[in-house]
Amino acid sequence: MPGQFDLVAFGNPLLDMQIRDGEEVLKKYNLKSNDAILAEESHQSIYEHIVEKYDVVYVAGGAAQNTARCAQYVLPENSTAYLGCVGDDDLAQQLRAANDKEGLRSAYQVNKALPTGSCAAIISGHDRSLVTRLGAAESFSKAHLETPEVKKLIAEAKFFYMGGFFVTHGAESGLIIAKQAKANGVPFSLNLSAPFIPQFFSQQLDSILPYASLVIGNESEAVAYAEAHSYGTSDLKAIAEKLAASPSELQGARTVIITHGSEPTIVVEGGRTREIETAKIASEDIVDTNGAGDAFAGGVVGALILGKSIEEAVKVGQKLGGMCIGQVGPCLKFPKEQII
Ligand code: 26A
Repeated sequence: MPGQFDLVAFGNPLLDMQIRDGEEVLKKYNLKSNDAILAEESHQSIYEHIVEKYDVVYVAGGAAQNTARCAQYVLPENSTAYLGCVGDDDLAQQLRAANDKEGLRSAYQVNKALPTGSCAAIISGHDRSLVTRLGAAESFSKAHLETPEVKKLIAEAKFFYMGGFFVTHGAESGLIIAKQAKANGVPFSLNLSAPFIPQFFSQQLDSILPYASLVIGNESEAVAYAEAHSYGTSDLKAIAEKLAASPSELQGARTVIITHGSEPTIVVEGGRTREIETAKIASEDIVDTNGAGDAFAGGVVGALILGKSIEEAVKVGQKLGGMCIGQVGPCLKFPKEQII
């Protein structure tokens, strides 16, 4: 049976500010309907704009934090912990409360000088466009890894999960944890997170990838990765296979999982490529897709920690991804449904 805090995940803790029917906002700020970006100068007023003009739903976000909460959904109590940096404010309290409710331990670093990060989640149809201001999240420092609580968490973890988004500022800390995972002989999983990560932060991503025993991404992230590395193909299976075979510091073969919306999930494991069918969700059952990929990853990681096969784990991931799509924002159903 898993002990305490089997999973240690880390990333950018964010509070999502979600609105529906945001077509006007997409146009005003020149956003793609399905994307995740860092707020630039031209996006700074988006947060006030949506608060003024829309019914904003505030909900705990941050991609890796969502994944950790979703992994906790299928794991025994107190199995998961999450590292990231927040401010000393009400937003951080909301994130702590959401994590406490679902049994995810918030092992936050606190930077009193900066606000907790937030993410404008603009829903249009079923799509979500995410515009993030990282705030305190960006000031995560490796000093946090030296605190007694975090040292213990890292020493005892049975599985690590890193949100690829973290490499925009935290590749050095990510690499320290990844090397520790190797030294401890435990899996280290990495999510590609968004097309702009392999596109603009490929060097940082590639510093950590050799330590990743499991890589998870979706179709657009896989294609962006292939383009950034001149793979010369946009075929998802070929990309997954190349990614699995890319340089490694580890003994065994890397597992790669590429999701593709309602199309089958592609899995490369031990040099073997498979496609795993996913249930199509009826249009009327879809609320929004914010967090669906994170929920998928949470299901996969949770099931792997429980000793399930990769195929079973992908099916658990697909179930949680589907469940998340039926909820507002990156959330699952409560009271809990039995998944495994
Ligand atoms: C660095 N960026 C852009 C980000 C994010 C992010 N999490 C970490 N870093 N941009 C959006 N998100 C989160 O992704 C979730 C959906 O997958 C959002 O907070 C949202 O909950």
